[in-house]
Amino acid sequence: MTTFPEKGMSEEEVLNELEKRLSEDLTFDSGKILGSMCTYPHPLAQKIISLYIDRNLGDPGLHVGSRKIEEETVQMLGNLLHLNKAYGNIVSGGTEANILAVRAFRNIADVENPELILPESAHFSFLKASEMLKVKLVWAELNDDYSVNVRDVENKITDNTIGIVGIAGTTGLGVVDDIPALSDLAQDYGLPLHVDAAFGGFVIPFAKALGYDLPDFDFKLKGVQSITIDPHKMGMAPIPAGGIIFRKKKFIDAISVPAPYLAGGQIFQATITGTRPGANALAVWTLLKHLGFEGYKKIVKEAMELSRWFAGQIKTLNGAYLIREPMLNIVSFGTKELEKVEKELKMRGWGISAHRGYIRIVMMPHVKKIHLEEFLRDLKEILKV
Ligand code: 0PR
Repeated sequence: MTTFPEKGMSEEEVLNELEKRLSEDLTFDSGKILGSMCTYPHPLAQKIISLYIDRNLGDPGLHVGSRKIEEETVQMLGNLLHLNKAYGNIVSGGTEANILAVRAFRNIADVENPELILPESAHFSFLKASEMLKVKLVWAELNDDYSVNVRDVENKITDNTIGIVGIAGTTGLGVVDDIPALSDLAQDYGLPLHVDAAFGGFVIPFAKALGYDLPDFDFKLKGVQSITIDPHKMGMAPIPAGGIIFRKKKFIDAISVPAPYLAGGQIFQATITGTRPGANALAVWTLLKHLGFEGYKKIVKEAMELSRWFAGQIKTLNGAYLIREPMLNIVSFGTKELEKVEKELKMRGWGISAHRGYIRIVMMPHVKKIHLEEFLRDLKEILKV
């Protein structure tokens, strides 16, 4: 049994013990983590966290400056996503952002048996939203290229539908759905469209600027009412930092509760968490200012080029095959005896996971060509046996 310590240990002792215990963890700088959507945070962001670790966005009356910075961050993200005036928050991640969007859609629709239509490729955070909010999930089929079948989405619209979800960068394959078609559909039926760009939000705008042919996915499209965009994925920000951006104030109003006794007087909270880290929002603001569009474009350029190269390498292998051509910086492949291959790769220290019938490699900024070359050598050896 682990007991509550009676007497404290010295700082040195406790740090030593912690270090020993954490030797089990894989680290990003080892180059072994190939399947994660997170990365080592930008050094400037780390500095911000240590400087402003005490800031609490749950009490904006105390931390007035931090609240203004959060608001500016939301505006900058809105601007990146082609919105003049944005409403939203920096939240704990894509899960909270998606839950907030579903909550806003449900509260505004006010139907007795709410239903949400979403692609079969949607992230499991929607399962949590469904259970907590009592919203039934209606799954739409995928096309052969793993994008959502828009005709099937249309067929599934009923009087109970509260909204539609499209994905800009699916969790497994990095597929960007046909958001323009979903947007048209949403407008035709007077329904709000939520775009889960938790991953793709910090990739697609920059990839498009680099000339990659990708569909529009943001507020340029009139049917899009909300977007999840996570700084703690390709935004290089420390965990936790997610983003939820709404087109209109009515969505934020629909999920706001009064918090009457705080230092700022009567305020409203639209987030799920109450006390929440200000430092992380400040870190996002700092990174947007420091890296700028050009800085993120450079990061995305490397990641996209590496993905194309890696996909090409997979195609040359005997016993492995691409699931589909990558759209973003995620490359997923299948192999013969997938479970055995996965086990072998893990035994060699690779941080990957095989589920849904493939292994997903995410070209995050910490993943370099030398790591992938080493990985490919191991994979070839394993496939030969
Ligand atoms: N939407 C999409 C499209 C996602 O891919 C994810 C997470 C979420 C929402 C939820 O975001 P949060 O996890 O921030 O709440 N996708 C990753 C995944 O499931 C999360 C992740 C990140 C998993 C790092 C592992 C890992 O090492 O793959």
